Amino acid sequence: MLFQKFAGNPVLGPEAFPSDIMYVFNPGAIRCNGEYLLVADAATAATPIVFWIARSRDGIHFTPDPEPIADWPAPAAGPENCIYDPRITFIDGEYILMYASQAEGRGVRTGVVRTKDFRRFTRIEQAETGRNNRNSVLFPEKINGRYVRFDRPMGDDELEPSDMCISYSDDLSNWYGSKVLMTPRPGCWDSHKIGGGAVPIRTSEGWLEIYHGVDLTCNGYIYRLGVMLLDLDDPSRIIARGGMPVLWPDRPYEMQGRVPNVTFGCNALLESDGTVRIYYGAADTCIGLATAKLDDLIAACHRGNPVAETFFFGKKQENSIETLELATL
Ligand code: BMA
Repeated sequence: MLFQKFAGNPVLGPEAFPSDIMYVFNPGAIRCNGEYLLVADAATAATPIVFWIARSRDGIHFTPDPEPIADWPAPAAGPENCIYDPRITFIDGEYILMYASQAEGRGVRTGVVRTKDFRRFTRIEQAETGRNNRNSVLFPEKINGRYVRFDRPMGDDELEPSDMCISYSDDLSNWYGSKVLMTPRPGCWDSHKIGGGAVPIRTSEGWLEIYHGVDLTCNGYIYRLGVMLLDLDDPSRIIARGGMPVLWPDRPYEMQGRVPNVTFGCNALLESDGTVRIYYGAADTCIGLATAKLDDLIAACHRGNPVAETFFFGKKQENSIETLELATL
């Protein structure tokens, strides 16, 4: 596996929390004021998910705040009944959080909230589209003068296959120019649903995106992470999409829990030595840490999946490399 999982995983689980929290997962992550800061989904058995901040000086030992985020700003249209999967983007001197915002009677939308200090949060109201949408991830820079995000408009049926899209905005409220960026690949690890994951990292070869892919087996879903590279000036153009996943569930804490066989990513932090660290949700129950070298992740984008490509597409794709560990297929 390309990502190395930290031997002391999980780095954060429900037992660290002061109340009846049973599940802590899928955090947004950022470095802020010399700390690693996670904004995690936190849930009891009975209540909807809330956002709970945990902080760490060393990136390994995390201390949760005494309470979940207080004064989370409600949308003008009415209260949310569930919020989850925040992605945190630092842009123009502030932090923008994009997350799944569910409300009674209107399905799920992308919620957008801004903060400068992770204490006071202000809502950026979103133009109503009449369609479900989540897995939104804001790029860390404007591109050609516009904000850019991944998102995933979708129907009401959770089981429907879903594509990963890209859209644009001038004000972070109205999103336009939505285009399908990538579709699931038959027969591969990302055959059923795909969605944005980490805030993309600018590299000399393009935007590196770590996304999630869902495979449907006769015993349920498997959530894995994969990589792709997008053009720096036109991120709707895919330069390369890795054929194999870079992280997948193979440890007990990822295979057993609220939802088994899930590794889910909402962040990727590039360190000064070229290491990328991710804090990923495991089995919708706890949080693992994994690291990889940026160069290796870029190389993985160019590596194909020859067996699947020959079988499902009738020929190998151009970026295939024969020397894959095919046992993981
Ligand atoms: C997705 C999201 C994630 C979750 C995953 C696996 O649809 O809801 O929050 O981790 O399913 O249950």
